[in-house]
Amino acid sequence: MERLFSTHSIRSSRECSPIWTLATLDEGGLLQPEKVIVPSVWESHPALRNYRGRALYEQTIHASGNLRIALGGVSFRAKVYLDGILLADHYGAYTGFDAFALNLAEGEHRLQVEVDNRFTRDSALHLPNDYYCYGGINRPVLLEELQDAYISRFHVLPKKMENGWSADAEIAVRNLTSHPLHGSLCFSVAGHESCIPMDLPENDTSTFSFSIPCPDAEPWSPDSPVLYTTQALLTLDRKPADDLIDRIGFREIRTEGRQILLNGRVLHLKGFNRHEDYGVFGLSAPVEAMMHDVQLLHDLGANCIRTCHYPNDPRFLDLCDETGLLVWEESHARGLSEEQMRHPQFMNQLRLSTTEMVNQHFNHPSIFVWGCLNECADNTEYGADCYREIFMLLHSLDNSRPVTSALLERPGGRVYGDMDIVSINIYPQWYQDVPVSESLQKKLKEIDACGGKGKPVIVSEIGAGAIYGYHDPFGEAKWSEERQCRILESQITSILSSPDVSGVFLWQFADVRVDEEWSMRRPRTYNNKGVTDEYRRPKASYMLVKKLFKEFQ
Ligand code: ADA
Repeated sequence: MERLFSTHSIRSSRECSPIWTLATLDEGGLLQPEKVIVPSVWESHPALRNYRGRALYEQTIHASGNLRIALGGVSFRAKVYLDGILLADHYGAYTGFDAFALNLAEGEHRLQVEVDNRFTRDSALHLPNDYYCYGGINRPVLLEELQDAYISRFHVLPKKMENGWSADAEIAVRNLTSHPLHGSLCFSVAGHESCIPMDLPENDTSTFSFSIPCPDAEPWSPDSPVLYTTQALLTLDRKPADDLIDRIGFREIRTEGRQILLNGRVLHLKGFNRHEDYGVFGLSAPVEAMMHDVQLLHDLGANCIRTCHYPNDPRFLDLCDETGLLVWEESHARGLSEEQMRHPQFMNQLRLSTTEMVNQHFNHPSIFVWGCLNECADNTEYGADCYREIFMLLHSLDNSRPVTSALLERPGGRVYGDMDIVSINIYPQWYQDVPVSESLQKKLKEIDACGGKGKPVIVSEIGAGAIYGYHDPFGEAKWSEERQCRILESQITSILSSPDVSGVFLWQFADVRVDEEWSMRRPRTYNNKGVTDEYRRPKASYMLVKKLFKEFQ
């Protein structure tokens, strides 16, 4: 399932068979054609635990007409072929893309996806990093047989009016034929509907706007995550031709001085950074495991998560919408120097990840802020220009949410004035032996002096490492659970009692596998700063954080 509810009642859309044949394309033939299940990462296969290379996924499908193959995520370079013809070529593991075959003859067709997770020269975002860059078709694949036109985008913006709410929709419709089409388009939400006549020029995409007053809509909030089903419905020649169903929540986010407000109420953020990484499943955890994470996060008393350092699976976002967990979602880029940002592909690949993220996840009410460019070169002129361009891009794609970026703890930041919320990653007591309050105050002073005065501030990372099951009752040994507790206690207490910050995202929820190149810095080849290990076995810090989050209501 690509979402946790039905997304069509008219469009013919079905999930591709989960069984594919996979073979590696390396010289030694590490994996001969073998049946695997999709979605998954190939590292789940015992023979491919450390495979970095190319591989081919194949299956036979039965299809006809205007076929849309919607791939939810392929890690991290994909070429999609149908009957040997290249239909799509996509870079980036964490967002969906589609491949089209128009006027296909009815019958059996060979679908192949060539996947590559090598760190080649043309890859500017996927690099050896402090998380693992997996290989494989990591999210579900859909087969859709479309009529002459289809709804290619459906964004709904809830707006607070004087008397209740309104829902403003932007709906893009693509005419797949080489002649003009005529029909109508309807938008419905919360028991209200609006329809307009529609002309579609040949081979083109047209956008239509709607605004529906919803005076009785109940607002969405973490305490009361009320969702409404909304539908865009396309009629051609008086017959239903296509539809798209989504869910929205009525809520408004804005900043006012140093505060972040959700429906006018001040947010106090207590949350975690969470990588999409789960034991043997890697990036491709089953939805049951996603739900388990959501339950653990609620049990810990967290009210928010940050999708470090890339867009997340829409099913995880559905669970956040459903259970009232606020989300900071960010496009893909972590820890890049100016030189790496000058890579000729860097801005193209970042723009793509950013645009796909916002376009695909716009309707999730749980997303309260867009992020980008974690710990890149915001301290150089060139780097700062890249930040500004991406902030502008985010605002142009969605001007209803604030934008932010988690900045590295170092002086010289040049973009505090360019984001709506200033966010900082600090690791006092872990990487630096300084008191937490000293480190925080120093950073806050710099933010004030360098353009960020009067803006909300989030501590987007703080944390300490521990290896699950390694104990030192004295609380001194590095990597012991006791020492992690000691450091987290002073960090959390100091930050949550500071009136100058809107909250904290702890680094991190669960331990994550890191790329081989990082292994000498990371015992077990894992970033061990989770309050659980990679199988979600709680460390002592789990109970400590739960207690502290409860105390700071
Ligand atoms: C950084 C970074 C994370 C992780 C963390 C750490 O701030 O954003 O991805 O690497 O530090 O564990 O040191």
